[in-house]
Amino acid sequence: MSQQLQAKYRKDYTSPEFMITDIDLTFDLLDEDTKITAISKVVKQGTNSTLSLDGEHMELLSVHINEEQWSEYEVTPSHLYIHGLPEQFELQIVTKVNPSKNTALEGLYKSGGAFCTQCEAEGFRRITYFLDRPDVLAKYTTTVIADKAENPYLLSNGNRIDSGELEGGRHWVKWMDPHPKPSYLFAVVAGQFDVLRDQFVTKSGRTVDLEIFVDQGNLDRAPHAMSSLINAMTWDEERFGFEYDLDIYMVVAVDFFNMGAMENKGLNIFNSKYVLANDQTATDTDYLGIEAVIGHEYFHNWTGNRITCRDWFQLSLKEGLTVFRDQEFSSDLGSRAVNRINNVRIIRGPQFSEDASPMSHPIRPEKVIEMNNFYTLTVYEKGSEVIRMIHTLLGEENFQKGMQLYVERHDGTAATCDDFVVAMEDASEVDLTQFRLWYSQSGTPLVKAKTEYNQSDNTFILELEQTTEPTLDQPEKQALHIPMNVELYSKSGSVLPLIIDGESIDSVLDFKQESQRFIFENINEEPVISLLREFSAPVKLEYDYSDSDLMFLMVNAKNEFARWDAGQNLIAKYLRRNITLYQANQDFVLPENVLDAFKGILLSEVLEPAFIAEMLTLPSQNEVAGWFKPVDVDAIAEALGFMKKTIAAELSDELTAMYHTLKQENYSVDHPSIGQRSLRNICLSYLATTENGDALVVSQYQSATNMTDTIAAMNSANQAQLSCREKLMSTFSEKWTHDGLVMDKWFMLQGTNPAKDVLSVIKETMSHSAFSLKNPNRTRSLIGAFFNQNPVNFHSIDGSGYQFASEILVTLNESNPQIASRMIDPLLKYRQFDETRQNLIRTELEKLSKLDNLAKDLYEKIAKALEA
Ligand code: B3K
Ligand code: ZN
Repeated sequence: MSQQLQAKYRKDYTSPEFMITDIDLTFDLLDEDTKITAISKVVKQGTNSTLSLDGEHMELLSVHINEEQWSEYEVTPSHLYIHGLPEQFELQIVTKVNPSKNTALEGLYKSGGAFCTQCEAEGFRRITYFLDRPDVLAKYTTTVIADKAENPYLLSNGNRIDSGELEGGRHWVKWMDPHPKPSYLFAVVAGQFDVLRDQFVTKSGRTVDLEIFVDQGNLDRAPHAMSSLINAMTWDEERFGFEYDLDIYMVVAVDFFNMGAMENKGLNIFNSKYVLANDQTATDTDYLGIEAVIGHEYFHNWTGNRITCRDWFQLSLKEGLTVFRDQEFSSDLGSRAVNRINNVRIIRGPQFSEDASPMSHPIRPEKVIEMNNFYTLTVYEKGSEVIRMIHTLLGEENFQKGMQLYVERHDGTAATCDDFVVAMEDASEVDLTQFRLWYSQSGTPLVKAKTEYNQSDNTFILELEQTTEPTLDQPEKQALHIPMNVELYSKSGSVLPLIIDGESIDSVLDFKQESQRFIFENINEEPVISLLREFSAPVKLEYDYSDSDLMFLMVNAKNEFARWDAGQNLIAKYLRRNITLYQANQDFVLPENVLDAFKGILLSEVLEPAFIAEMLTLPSQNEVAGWFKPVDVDAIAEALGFMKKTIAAELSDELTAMYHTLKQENYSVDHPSIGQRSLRNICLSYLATTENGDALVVSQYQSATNMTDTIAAMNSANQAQLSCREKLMSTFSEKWTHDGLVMDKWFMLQGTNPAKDVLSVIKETMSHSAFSLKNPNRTRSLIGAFFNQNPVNFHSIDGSGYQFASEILVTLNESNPQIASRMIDPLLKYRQFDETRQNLIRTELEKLSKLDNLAKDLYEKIAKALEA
């Protein structure tokens, strides 16, 4: 490694030595040299008379204290130290930045023609020198000045309080945000947009203006985001009692954005992918994604903005909680079971994989070099599971009491994860002492279950054992408090009451020791057990289910999630068996009765189509990879392919009939219609592997009236490698070349193409006129798809995939370190593979580690991977 970078530790937190209570900012916007004047009120808190401010990637023009030019300061590449300061003073700092050259998309940059900012986690320090930490809350007043013709809209946080014209075609607008906030929630936008306007009347009767800003010509793609926003505002009042607190709420869609969206106070900035949708350009998945992300950013207003984080180690305080809230929002509006299934897929697939990687960390990390590296599935999704477990342990009523108490105590402040847990405990009187370990322990617990039925005394014994494998960051592990939701069924399918020590108990068991026995009484026949219902804890479960028990649960379990989970378990059993058979050069197997179980689901007249679609979806290649060490990518792909083709061949009549029955006359975005399309398109993906596949796919492509059906046809053609693939791809790209967001779908199909020669095609595709490595969405859809969703080719034993990855990372390390750092993840997990692949990947990581200008984002991850 060419550098050693300073890590920060959670245990080292100290409160700030100075406070900045107010800041008045003026942005004089120009493409190449924007001048920023910041006038702050600063109050000394401790005894230190040197103020050390964060700042990087900018030019310092001047420093004044109480209006006097100040010369007692030093500037380094990361700080400004100002010496000899009084107790209280006004600080004026003038800086200069170059938004056009800012390809890192952090701080102030240009996205297409518009100026915009991204300050979380530590981007404000690229705008001015500041105490850029979340526990410094200040009131912001912001004046934005720019050319009026090019930038008719000048936006910032809070309410618009004044405006005016200047010479030379420039104009200005002044904004004031009455709510003190940390610098990461600051935002400025200037540009030319079309605006969709609406209003929302809050429960106490205040009218809020809602404005969605999109690139000119895109107004017809904004209504879904607007209705999602209104739904989110309504839902947050109804379920949590939270009301919006400014007169205006703005959302701006930009094309160049490192992540999904940003919850800046009153002025959300969004990746256009999560705003723009109409039936011709967006799929059902896109529509649902917009609803979830619009909701998520809105919900941050209370969980994140009104109550923020004391330090970045507490990130899950706002993110885990807000993900929990957005998941509940989507579940209350749509199908709870389908939402739960999709969230659990993320945990069992990529989150478990992250937990098993060198980047393994607790939801509240202990040590960080680059904070942007910790916006992870662990902090977000596992963080949300931790909140969900609290919800399970307390129940909705006590959980809501806990939320109210949390807000009462901490509104307007920067809080910690522990503050949240204490509020939950105090409001409910549930003891969460041991539960707190979920915040500090990394890795995925493995729960092994055994059962035994004793006819002699009518007892059923459940024995649970938990272990957590050591992780790179933490060799020692302790027993966690695991809420284990179980149900017992009689042979006739009725739910048996749970009685322990003569007392009735509810279905959630408190599993707290390394091993624990639960003896259920009055069980008069051997029952079937449903374990970890609703995925009541983010753990791996091992229990030796028989095929017949799983088939029983697929039909009889009282809750849909448990039925789906039984189906997944059954599929998993045969996947594992077939992978072993493949490795031993033997024939694959899939018994008739297993196929019949899935046929029964497909033909069910009571289940919702959306749910049937989930039941028929095989686990992803990546999820299956997580079950093995070493991972055999080829064997997994072959076994999955066999399962798909066998189900398709054996159920082809039923799949065909269902496919035709579900044809819709009109497209509408409501949950039942989305469910029908999803089942129909699952049927198509199976049928694509049969004799009629090509004809069926071509006919769907030609008759599709919406993007969901178009992409489903192309996806089936791609996965089944149908001969129509090339023709469909070229027709599509001719039609959509001008539209980057739509082309992302096409790039993704190129990236995931299972064809053997795909790498050369991907390299060619990089010179497609719609592609640019400078745009994160394009990069993720073509290159990211290849790295993450094309395992057989990416992990090709000739090492070509890894070499390509390394070339791309060298470029991205320079232009956009955050994106580089996202893209490197699959390489970090090299120890899961055979020795040849391990060595090939290691070689590339070592090469990267020697880069002269290695950004700290990549440095932190590579160092961990090589140390592992
Ligand atoms: N809080 C932002 C994410 C910021 C990521 C910084 N690298 C969006 C969100 O989680 O809502
Ligand atoms: Zn968030």
